[in-house]
Amino acid sequence: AAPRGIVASSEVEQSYIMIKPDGVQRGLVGEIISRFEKKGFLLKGLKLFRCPKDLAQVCFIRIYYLPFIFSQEHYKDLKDKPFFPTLIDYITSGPVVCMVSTSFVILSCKAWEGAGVVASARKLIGATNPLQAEPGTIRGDLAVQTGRSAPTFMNVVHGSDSPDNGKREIVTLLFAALWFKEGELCQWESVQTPWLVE
Ligand code: IDP
Ligand code: MG
Repeated sequence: AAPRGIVASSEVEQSYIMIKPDGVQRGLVGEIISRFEKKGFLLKGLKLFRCPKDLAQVCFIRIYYLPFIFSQEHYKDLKDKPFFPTLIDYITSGPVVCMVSTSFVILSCKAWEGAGVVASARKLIGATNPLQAEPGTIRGDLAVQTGRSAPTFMNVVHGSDSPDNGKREIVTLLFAALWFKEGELCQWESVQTPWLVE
């Protein structure tokens, strides 16, 4: 039998959430984690981590030797943007806090967990540009950087933009782990669940 409080979860929707270096430096770690906790998300992974350059962007050696993991860099989709170099400097400039969150576990439907957590986390996080992020969202309340002095928005937190990207960012394929390695995630079931979902 599974240990108490542990549920299996292979296909559960998960969001990769990361407190960026400005969030850590500004002492916002507790505040940001707290917002997801209060919403009722389940924390499945958590660590303080220094992002190496080749995780953020494509590095020559990886392209040359391991083309099949070419697509694994975190910000690969943004590599042609003018702000890309400063984005890489920003994200590698100090420690980040890496998190994996899911939403509810609906017990009567057999561990049907995570539905909508990616979109829901994006709503809590708010718009990419902190000036456009609504008050009440994390970026709207806690970030101000407009890009005038530094061309990359410093917006304190990252959240996956789709369930597939959530998988890509979190995972665990051989040689292709992005932010977490196998064994670093903790599957468990919160006692709050019956009070969050019917
Ligand atoms: P997201 O973080 O809201 O998902 P993405 O488009 O994935 O936004 O961009 C990743 C990060 O790159 C942003 O969080 C922000 O730090 C930076 N960024 C995105 N678009 C811009 C821009 O137009 N100007 C400056 N920085 C940007
Ligand atoms: Mg994004």
